[in-house]
Amino acid sequence: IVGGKETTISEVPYLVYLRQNGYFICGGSLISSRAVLSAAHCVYGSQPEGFTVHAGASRLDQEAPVVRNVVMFHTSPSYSATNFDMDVALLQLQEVVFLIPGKVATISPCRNPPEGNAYARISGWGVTRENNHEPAEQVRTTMVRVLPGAECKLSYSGYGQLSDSMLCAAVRGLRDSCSGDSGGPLVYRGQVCGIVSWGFGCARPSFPGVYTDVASERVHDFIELTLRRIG
Ligand code: 4AZ
Repeated sequence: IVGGKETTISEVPYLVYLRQNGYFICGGSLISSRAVLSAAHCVYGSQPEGFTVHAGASRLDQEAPVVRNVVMFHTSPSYSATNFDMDVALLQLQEVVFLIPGKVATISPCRNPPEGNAYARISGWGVTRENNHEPAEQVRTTMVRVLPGAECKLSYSGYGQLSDSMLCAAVRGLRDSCSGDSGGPLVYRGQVCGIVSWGFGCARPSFPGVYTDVASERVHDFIELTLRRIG
């Protein structure tokens, strides 16, 4: 998170992080007791063995109160590793997560996209500047502006087409998600409306962060169908 501040998991109890073979890789959102919403690019090309989900922890260097193995990745056949279309994954957990009041909670997927110019919350352990490499030890958060669709498309008009499964958000030049925040939530009115997906650099004035639009029809249908199968 660029341009944010430290927070604690009690402010964002739906936020989890993903490790692969013990190494932090991405964020995610707990959307049911055995399903985590994240980005397809976080798990693409990997097998679930070696992946763990960590809930209830503010810091990467403290032991999380809840750790679960991942047994299955669910991604859309429409996911494109070239243009990040349908960058959404559901991670099926081996055992249920017990909710801990004030630390571990579920959040519902968004049914209607935020209106343009609304402010939404992003959070994660990603780097605090584009040129940093180490994730933040303590979870961070900030509020970003969801761009009207036309402003989003215009920002990336020279870089191929944005798909209808994407939305943009940022405070241009100041606040953005960045490397390591991928898979984490953009939250509006208590629902997860975006998944940190990609962008050109971080907090650059011309290039807002791009998020998977959870309420877009294809993404919403994929999430609902998958949740119905795995609970
Ligand atoms: C990344 O590399 C990444 N500024 C995540 C978010 C953004 C850019 C890059 C958005 O994971």
